[in-house]
Amino acid sequence: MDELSLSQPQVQVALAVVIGTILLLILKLFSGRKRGSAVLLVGPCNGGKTTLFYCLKDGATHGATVASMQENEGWCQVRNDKDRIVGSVRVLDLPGHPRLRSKLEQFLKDASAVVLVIDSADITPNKTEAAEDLFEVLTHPAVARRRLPVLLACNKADLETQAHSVDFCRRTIEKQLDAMRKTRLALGGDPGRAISALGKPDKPLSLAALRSPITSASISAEKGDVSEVMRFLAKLL
Ligand SMILES: Nc1nc2c(ncn2[C@@H]2O[C@H](COP(=O)(O)OP(=O)(O)OP(=O)(O)O)[C@@H](O)[C@H]2O)c(=O)[nH]1
Ligand SMILES: [Mg+2]
Repeated sequence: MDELSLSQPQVQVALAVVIGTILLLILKLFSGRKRGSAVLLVGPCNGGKTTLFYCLKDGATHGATVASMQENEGWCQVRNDKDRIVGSVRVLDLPGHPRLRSKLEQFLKDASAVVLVIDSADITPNKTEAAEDLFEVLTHPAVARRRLPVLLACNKADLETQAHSVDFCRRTIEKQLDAMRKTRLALGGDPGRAISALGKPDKPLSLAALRSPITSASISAEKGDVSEVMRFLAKLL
């Protein structure tokens, strides 16, 4: 019996190990929930997701792209404003075609952030799809429970005369999302979706007031002008 009994220092060490392990597990659980594992590039067809993906992954574009049929996955080295590498994030480029977007649900479960890429020169015909993507993201039950950073990346800013301002693109999507929410609520809600994440239904929807912080930026993936995306990614580290 005496051989089995532990001395006081041994008990203290054992206790410290147990407490340390529990703390580590809690930390892992919470950091996993907060940061997830990948940054998703979503948005309508032709917005420039794949062009942005290669720009982030390789620091350069690969010339002409074709409509994506499946997701692209890679790592992006994140640089700070002084061009120093401060970490890396996993990036997933999802196809924009509505029929291929079903995987968004699955990837959102453990996404660390979302970049909604839109063609700022062609926002009007694409506003429904862009708002639908944002609706899917923000009302996803797993997303609604936490603060998932979203960047509205208004791409193709190099098309100076055609590209709309960031403000215009943001307001267009905000209005479309508001209209979409009204329609879905009038139809009796959307089972399985957390529509309440879009704010109080009796007030106009405001992107600035949502739980998930939504920032907007003007970028040109083709010209490699993606510093605002880098800044967004750096904040996730
Ligand atoms: N002018 C200009 N064109 C761009 C820019 N980014 C992408 N493009 C062009 O837009 C077209 C579509 O780009 P993709 O990157 O394939 O678009 P995507 O969003 O991946 O499209 P899907 O895979 O169909 O969803 C290509 O012809 C690109 O060269 C940009 O910053 N400026
Ligand atoms: Mg693509």
